[in-house]
Amino acid sequence: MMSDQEDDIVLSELNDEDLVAQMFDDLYDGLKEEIEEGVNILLEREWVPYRVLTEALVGGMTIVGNDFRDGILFVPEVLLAANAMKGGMAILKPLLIATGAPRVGKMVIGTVKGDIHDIGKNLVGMMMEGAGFEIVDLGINNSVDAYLDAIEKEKPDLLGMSALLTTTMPYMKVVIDTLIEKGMRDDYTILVGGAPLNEEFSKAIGADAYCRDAAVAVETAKMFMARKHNQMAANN
Ligand code: B1M
Repeated sequence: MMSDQEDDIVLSELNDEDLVAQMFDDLYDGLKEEIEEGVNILLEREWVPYRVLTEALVGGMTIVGNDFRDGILFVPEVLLAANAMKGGMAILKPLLIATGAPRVGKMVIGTVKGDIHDIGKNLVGMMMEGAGFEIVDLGINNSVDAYLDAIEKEKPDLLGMSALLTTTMPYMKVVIDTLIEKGMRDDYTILVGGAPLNEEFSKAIGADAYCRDAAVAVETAKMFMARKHNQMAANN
């Protein structure tokens, strides 16, 4: 994708459509500084942070994902793309949070054991923070014990788990079964997400809901919080 003309392109001189197309190329090529510059230009042009995130960054990552799947891109290139995406996300994070509402609940979130994918989880965390949730991010590769320690310490309303591999998604059930064994399952709303999951899987493992994307995660979390508040009000 890298062309000889790359050095000649001045991002700020491109119209929005061409700039986003160029950002797709830059993300593909793992050019973090260019992605950061592109994000800043779109923000200067009064794009709202959420639109920059979904249209320019997530849109570009979808192309990377497809070529990774098809064996055109390999792990080192995808890591560079992920790094460039994180550069753009770091600029957007405070803006998404600043537009948020007052605190509405607390969520512990982490990627499950054996899985090091964290872009989607980070995005969910950012969007949830933007919507007024307090987020405790456990990072990647979390064992049952890591989840248990965190929820006992943090006392969240919600537990979020992310998995991007068909080989790691069953671990979510291990976590939920352990919570059931310990009589703690009903103390938390459990939301799960990640590309290979679906509604059916979420039901089968005993989660409260499957979240297709970060926006759905926010809406679902809000819905469960409203339900919890209504229940508490009814009990008082
Ligand atoms: Co990996 N990888 N990867 N990878 N990788 C996938 C997942 C894969 C689908 C690519 C493919 O073949 N098409 C494939 C999995 C196939 C399968 O399991 N059936 C795959 C593979 C095979 C692997 C390795 C095994 C490759 C290898 O080593 N041979 C390896 C595994 C390492 C491990 O985890 N043990 C591996 C490694 C990597 C990198 C390190 C190179 C890099 C990760 C970098 C990082 O995350 N820091 C990477 C990447 C980037 C991807 C793809 C290309 C992109 C994932 C991503 O970030 N998407 C991915 C292909 C794809 O998904 N199309 C792929 C963008 C992100 C915004 O979307 O994560 O889906 P997503 O998150 C969404 C929703 O799913 C949802 O909301 C998010 C935002 O809207 N969501 C939640 C996610 N988590 C949630 C939690 C919630 C709620 C919603 O809780 C409440």
